[in-house]
Amino acid sequence: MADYRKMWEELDMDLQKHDGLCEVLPMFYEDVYLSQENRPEGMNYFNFVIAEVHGLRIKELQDVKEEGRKVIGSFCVYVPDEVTLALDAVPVGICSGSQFWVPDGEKLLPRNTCPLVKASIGAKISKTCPYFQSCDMVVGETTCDGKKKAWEILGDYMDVHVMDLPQMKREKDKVHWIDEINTYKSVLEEKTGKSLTYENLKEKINLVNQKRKVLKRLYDLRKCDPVPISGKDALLVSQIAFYDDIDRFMEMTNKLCDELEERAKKEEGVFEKGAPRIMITGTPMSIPNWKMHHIVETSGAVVVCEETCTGTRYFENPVKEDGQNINEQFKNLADRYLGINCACFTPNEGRIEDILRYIEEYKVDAVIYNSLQFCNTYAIEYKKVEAALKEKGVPVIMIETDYSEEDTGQIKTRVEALIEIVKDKKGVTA
Ligand code: BJ8
Repeated sequence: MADYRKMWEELDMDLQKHDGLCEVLPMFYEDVYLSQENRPEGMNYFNFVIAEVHGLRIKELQDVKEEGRKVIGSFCVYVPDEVTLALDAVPVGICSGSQFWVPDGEKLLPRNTCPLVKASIGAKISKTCPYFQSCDMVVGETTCDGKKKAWEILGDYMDVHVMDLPQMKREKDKVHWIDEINTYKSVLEEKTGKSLTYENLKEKINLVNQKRKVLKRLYDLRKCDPVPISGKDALLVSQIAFYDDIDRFMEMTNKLCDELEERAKKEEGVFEKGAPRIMITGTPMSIPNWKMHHIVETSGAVVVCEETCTGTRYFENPVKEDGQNINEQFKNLADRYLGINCACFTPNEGRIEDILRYIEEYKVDAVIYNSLQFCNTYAIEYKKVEAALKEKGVPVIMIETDYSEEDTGQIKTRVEALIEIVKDKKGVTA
């Protein structure tokens, strides 16, 4: 990585502390990613993105800002990137997935708060996340209690706009969400000094749909047996989708998919044909949270799908492109976004339907329900998901964990037991 210290200094980062983070990430990445055998060549681009995660992309964001454009951070897949892009701003997903930031988060939040929330606050107050430091504004949302209250704290440190997400999906909730999208548009218009136009929004709705299509293409290739790409690599691509330059991301992911298609034709996989196929469902996995995938894929199974916000919830269902005016476009946006099935909603039967559908589509042998510690909505929803899976005879375990490595051995034992059940069922020896 080139020397970015001057840029980090200008971003008012704590350089000494940041050095600590820069020291651990490459070793960790090498252990989890570069140790994999038979990786697709196309993953080299994503290796490069990670190597430059606090470098080149941040430099690009500074260049954008110099042009007078704004950088807008968000933490949730309900925030409509289409509106951000249509106002010529650059959206970046900034949920934090590292234990490194948790102790700082705990200085302001109770210990029994979800690690994603603690790490996000910790990343900001420790001044060690150049994405946070680059943002002109962040957009929070009223999903879970932890996040809602965290935005109040974050507001002491930077400009925060909160979108009031309904928690039910009735017609009046949709009307409310359209209104919230409108409010977000007005806030951003003021911030950017630009006005939203029908044409701009049309173009960006199409652009984000194209990005969804590329991710769907990648996920569809994971339906093959043998799987041409590891779950870890697919997760990495999804995570990078949240902050990379969109056009470049689509180009490089399409290239990767071309290669994977060739592999699939030759039945060339990262894992043997017939390897146990695992779906992970639950809370999002932000960079560099690769814990569960690493455990599964070093235990003789492969992750073929994630029903999470760093998985299918991010790209499934395009926004309809037939809106004839901004009102209709907003309605189409609200329809698509309220179609996401997060456990913050009640009832949330759609999530169970999604999970059952993916089990068929991705030929899933077993499910790991992964919930971040202290996330009540996902933890409570487990019972309903478990009952639906039991009825279908699909083995499932629930794992509640955080970003630390302390419980890795324990989790591995449980995952190995699940894989044994699958192997018994499939009659796989070894
Ligand atoms: S749409 S999953 S990104 S809210 S922060 S709810 S883990 S206690 S992240 Fe989420 Fe939007 Fe829903 Fe997806 Fe639980 Fe933690 Fe809350 Fe979390």
